[in-house]
Amino acid sequence: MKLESITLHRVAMPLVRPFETSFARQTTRVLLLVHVRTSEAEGWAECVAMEGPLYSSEYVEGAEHVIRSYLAPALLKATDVTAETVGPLTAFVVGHRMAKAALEAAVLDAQLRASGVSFGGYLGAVTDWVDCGVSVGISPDLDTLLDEVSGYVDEGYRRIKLKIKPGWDLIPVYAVRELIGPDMLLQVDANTAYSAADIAHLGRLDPFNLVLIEQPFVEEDIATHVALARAIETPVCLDESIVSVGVALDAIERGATSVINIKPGRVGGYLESVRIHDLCVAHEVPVWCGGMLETGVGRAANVALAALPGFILPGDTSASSRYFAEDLVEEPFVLGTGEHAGQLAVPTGPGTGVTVREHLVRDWALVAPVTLRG
Ligand code: SMG
Ligand code: MG
Repeated sequence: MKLESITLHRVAMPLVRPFETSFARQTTRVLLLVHVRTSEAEGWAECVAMEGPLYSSEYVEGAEHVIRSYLAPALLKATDVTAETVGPLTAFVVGHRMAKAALEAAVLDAQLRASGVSFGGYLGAVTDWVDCGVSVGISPDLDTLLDEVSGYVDEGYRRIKLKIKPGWDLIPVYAVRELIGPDMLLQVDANTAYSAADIAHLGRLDPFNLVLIEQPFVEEDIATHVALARAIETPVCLDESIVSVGVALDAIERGATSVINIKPGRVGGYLESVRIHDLCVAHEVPVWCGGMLETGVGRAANVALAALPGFILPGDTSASSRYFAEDLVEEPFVLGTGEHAGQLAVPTGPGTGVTVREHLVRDWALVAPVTLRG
């Protein structure tokens, strides 16, 4: 395909409730949308970078800048652009995986719409419905936390993930375990808030029968995750550390992670996500699909990815209503009922299978859109 133009939209969407992690408290999702026009069809994608460089080094304005200055010019001058060639054509830029992933996903959406294939069909989905978990932020107090968790349990979610940090860990985990009972899946995510001195303390989570503890230490520090995995019974799962299939292999071989959270933005795209999935299946390492407070645009693609066979744990693939009163797409994600309670249906239409409500993109724009041409 020939890539004719790339339009960047920076929008802000209010969250239905604040979302607090060990590193930030968010009340609005500021995000970058990428809209491509190709010789065959149009495609949309969402860049998962946050407003500030707090989860990782990437952030919205940085992603916009690297796309405008480096990535888009390389793609717009190429004669043949497909999802498979976006990676090689942009490999000269070091890092900036979230920006690259958004471009790859937008091109993939266009390419699949042109050929009438869904994301799930292309990626290798083997199921029509995926199990959903929900990520619960740090609360001002325990009562608020328990209220929020009860609401999600009532909605049908199949797994609860609690954000933790030093000073907000054992007591909330104990309280939530008491509330939800011994059998419901429960896991925690520290977003790098701990250090090697906390290993014994984190071992005190073992009695709560957690599915996993996610990314307790800084992303570059594989060795301390190895030490923790040896010291405690709770499985250790890496998120921020896993930026490529090569890092995933190293972390698995060293025993730093026995479960992996796959986020397409963090690893540079859906193609790399499938490579990590395949590696994990070969090593019998369970995977699950992470989330970055996506709108329906990114959520649609994530739900398709979560339908691959290695995704045996519920993902952070919640319903649209977990974050947004109104989604950016005409088909908001709503949890199923009956046997599909706590699940989302994998979209079946061409590309992501969702339709962007372009008037909302205009209404919620923070700055005028920018269109880049070759
Ligand atoms: O999309 O439900 C979601 C967010 C899930 O907790 C979530 N994501 O570290 O896994 C993680 C965080 C990263 C984003 S926090 C601002
Ligand atoms: Mg995480």
